[in-house]
Amino acid sequence: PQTIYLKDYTPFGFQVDSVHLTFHLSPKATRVVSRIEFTPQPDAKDKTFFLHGEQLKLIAAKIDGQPVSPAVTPQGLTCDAPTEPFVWEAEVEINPQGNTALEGLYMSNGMYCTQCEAEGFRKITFYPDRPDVMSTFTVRIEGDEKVLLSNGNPTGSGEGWAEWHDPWPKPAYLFALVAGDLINHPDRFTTKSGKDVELNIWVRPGDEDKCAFGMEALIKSMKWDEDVYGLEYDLDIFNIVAVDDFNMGAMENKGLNIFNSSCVLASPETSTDANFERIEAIIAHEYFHNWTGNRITCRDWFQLCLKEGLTVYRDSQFTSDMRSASVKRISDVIDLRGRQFAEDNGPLAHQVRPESFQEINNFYTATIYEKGAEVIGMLKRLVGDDAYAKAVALYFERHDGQACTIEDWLQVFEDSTGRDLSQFSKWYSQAGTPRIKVTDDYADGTYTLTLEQSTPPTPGQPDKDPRVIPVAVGLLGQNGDEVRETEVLELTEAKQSFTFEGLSAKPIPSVLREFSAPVILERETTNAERAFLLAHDSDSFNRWEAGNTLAKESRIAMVLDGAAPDADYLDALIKLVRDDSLDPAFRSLVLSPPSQSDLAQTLFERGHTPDPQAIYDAAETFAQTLAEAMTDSLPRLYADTTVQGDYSPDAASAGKRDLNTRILSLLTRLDGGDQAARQYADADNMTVQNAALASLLKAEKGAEQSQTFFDQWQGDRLVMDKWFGLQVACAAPAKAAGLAEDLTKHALFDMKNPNRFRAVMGALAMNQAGFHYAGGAGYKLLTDNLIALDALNPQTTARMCAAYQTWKRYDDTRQGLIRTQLERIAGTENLSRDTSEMVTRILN
Ligand code: B3K
Ligand code: ZN
Repeated sequence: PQTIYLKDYTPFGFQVDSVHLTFHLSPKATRVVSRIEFTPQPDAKDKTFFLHGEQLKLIAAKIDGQPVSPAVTPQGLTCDAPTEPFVWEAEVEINPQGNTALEGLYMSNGMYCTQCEAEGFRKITFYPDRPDVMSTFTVRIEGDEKVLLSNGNPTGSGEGWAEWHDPWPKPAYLFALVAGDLINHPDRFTTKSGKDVELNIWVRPGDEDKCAFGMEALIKSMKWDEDVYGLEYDLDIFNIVAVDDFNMGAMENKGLNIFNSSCVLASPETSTDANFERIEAIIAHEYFHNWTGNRITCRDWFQLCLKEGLTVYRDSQFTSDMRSASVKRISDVIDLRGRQFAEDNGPLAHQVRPESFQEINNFYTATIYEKGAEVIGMLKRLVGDDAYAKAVALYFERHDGQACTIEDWLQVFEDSTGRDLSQFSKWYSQAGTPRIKVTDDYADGTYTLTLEQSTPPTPGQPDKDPRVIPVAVGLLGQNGDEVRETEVLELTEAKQSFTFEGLSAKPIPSVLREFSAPVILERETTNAERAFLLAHDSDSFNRWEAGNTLAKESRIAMVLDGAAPDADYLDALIKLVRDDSLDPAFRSLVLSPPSQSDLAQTLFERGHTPDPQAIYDAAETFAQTLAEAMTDSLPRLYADTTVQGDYSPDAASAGKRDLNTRILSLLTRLDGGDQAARQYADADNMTVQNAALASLLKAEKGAEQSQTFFDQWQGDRLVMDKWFGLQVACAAPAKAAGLAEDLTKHALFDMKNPNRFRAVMGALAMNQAGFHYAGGAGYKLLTDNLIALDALNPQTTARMCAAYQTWKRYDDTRQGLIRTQLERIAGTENLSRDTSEMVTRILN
């Protein structure tokens, strides 16, 4: 496969002045007629008239009304083109029904829908399918479906047809079309300048009672973007459509967002608190793209983080404002460490702005999204909130309607603050997670903090330069009071010291408050000091972090030395969990165990070979010891955290339920599942039903409930995904692979549906001790399924290959077993470009 390089960027030699598309819908033979106005660019370096096109049957092509015969390859066509403005017309035939890759125009449960980002539009018609080619689109859809949708504003409709016009120039990846017998949940929004906007969530009949929450989230997002960023919606209508078969979460097509149904449909009976929170965040994310992504887009796909990092940053600000900022920060860091650190410290490590790729779909990663958002957060921390607001305003003023680069983004910050950001830009060009070694010293009233940064090599980047790292630091006195408020230290050298004068005694430092940079802190300190911070730090992130570090160190000692759970930590933890002056959501986070994958990575970095089974056993022993130590208080805590009354997905209730769920799982270790069985029987919402079932399954007591759950919910696709996933997630290590295999033979398992495939295979890969269980049955099962799916859906297959990205952590036997599987995938005939690139990178 061909490698594409950032350094080879050249603009397209033609401007697109307008695009007219007519769709004659038919499941197996849709005709797409295009009429596109082109203007040759006189000073273009490359004057070749090349249009992308894949899997298209060309019926006819004309230039200025005259038939032409272009040279067609599997990638597209080339044709002689006039030197004056001209009109290109083409008719092609495509097969939506046969499109199992779910990219381009495809069918899902009888409805037509599209997914064009990144390079799917070329499967719809011949076109310069690149984000820097922007144009207005006029679309006519002819079909028997009741609802025919595209981007922009509706301009006419009648029996069997509808027309849409999008006045905002856009790249083809934002094109969308939907046709089906759908029902809408309507509402309206008046923008701050008084524009009345029609809002709709379109769903299949039967799902209309699951739209209200998504609609509320949309309206909150529209209002928030006006209030916080001053950004207003710019069309007469905003449509969201729920689709069952979708490769990712959702897509920000202009005026017509298309969502994986799991990321928009919600009801108390069928969705958990976590689902509600995620839906709110994703609706916001896609909506926010209207400005950060659509009005200002990317020049080329290497700039993907320009829209994704910024939009994730914006949606996390939104969630912080709607819910609890400190809980959101802690959850984001847990997620970052779980997904991005794993990526950044393994064979798939890449820059926030990559410089080469084979398949761009493989770069919709935690590094582009979540680390990309962290980079924005650091920038804001360095320049300050007001300067951030000014720079972003300048970005919209200067670049509205353009396709931009990271340089454009950094330039507005340089111009509006006068700051030199050349060193900061290394966050975009250097992969890998920086380590910061912290040492300190106190003498004569002066406290000195010395920070030393280094970044381990990553593929293709053996040496790294020091970066600018904002390290937020506060100092505490021996009595727990804060003696220095948070200050952001700017670490720019490889090694640098910072002094604090006028201190009467040696303070206790609280370093990297709010997780002010995506780095790994290395500091030799005592458990006593961690326990002190857990009890006293005024920064809630670092308070949680102190507990998390204690938990990790205790687990590591258990794994390496067979130690018992650390008694001081247990005491501190119990005290905190019982402290009802603290937010239940925070207590729940403190109680949540460090992830087994995170522990494996830490052990590996300290020179040990992690044993997934030993890590699992330590977690079990710890939880059992904790439950026994809390025997007297668990029933009361359970009762106190049980949420009474009608279900509401608000943050406070959700936090309480989350804590309640953790208490229940401890209680189940003592009562054999009695309370969980009662909770299951009484459940009137999915959060508590799901939690009870999980506790029972973990205790191997849930067979009966699993059956009743199935009987109750077999008609609901999204709840059935939970049923499939939960069983594998909760399975004991020795049973996980076998159970997952049985589930792939279940009548309702369908690998063509990405949600269902991920429910089973994703859960297996996440069940660390089960996936890595001795013998390698988990590896074999995952690989069999990946190979089978690759022929149907390369994108989802390639993404799931990341389950193997941590393979070099493990012992020789496991590495050998995994290598065999990776080589099996690599040796598969007609392997997709997507999967081939992933497997090659993982193997190297
Ligand atoms: N921009 C889309 C992701 C497209 C993924 C293409 N493989 C969703 C989002 O980030 O909002
Ligand atoms: Zn996005």
